[in-house]
Amino acid sequence: MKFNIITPFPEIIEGALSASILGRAVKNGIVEYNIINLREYGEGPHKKLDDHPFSGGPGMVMMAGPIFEAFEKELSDSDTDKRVILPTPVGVKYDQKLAEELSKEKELVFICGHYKGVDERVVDSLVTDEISIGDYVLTGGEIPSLAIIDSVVRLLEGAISDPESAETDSFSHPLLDVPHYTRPANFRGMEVPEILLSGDHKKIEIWKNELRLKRTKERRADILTENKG
Ligand code: 6GU
Repeated sequence: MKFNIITPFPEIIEGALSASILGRAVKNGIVEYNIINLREYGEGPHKKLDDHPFSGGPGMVMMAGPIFEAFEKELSDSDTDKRVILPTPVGVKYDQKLAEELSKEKELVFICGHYKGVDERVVDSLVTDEISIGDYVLTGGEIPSLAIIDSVVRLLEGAISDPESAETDSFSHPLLDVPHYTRPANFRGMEVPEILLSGDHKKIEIWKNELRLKRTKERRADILTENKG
């Protein structure tokens, strides 16, 4: 799967996509990352990317010109039906279902906005999906793009060494995950729950299920009611 990321801050993206599972996925031939430096398409000697909004008021808006040019020069037009994602707080809310849907695509494009946002003509002509990663405000689209890419890559065949582990994670499962422990059984006087040392797998399964339900009720009652519907 190929990920194209158009950004004025490629250094934020490069580091995050080169380490751990996201980096290994490149070496294993599962994914390819094409990081496009939007700054190269800026206007004039200062490579300007933004300007004042026609509406007046504070903040700057990213101009359509540099984004259109980067798009046209850097992305092959052979496959015109690829999804183009603009991370934005006014988008539809991202969730695991959308991650699964995106993981079936061959290629995705991310446009990382900054300041007040991007000129709406970019949205009208280039963007297929405006996506928000939650109800809070970030300074730019890089971190949301990385969150989306991370959640998609880990769903790809061969990206995670233990696919069963991915299946039991919170949100693939309808309930929240249980706490995990490893050696030693006693760490600075803090004990692992006794049942986990019992070797009784049936009892452990029951314990896990009860805890999943308890945690979900306490922390995320909203997903319990959602799953009933
Ligand atoms: Cl996708 N972008 C920004 N700037 N802030 C956000 C967001 C996206 N999702 C939640 N907050």
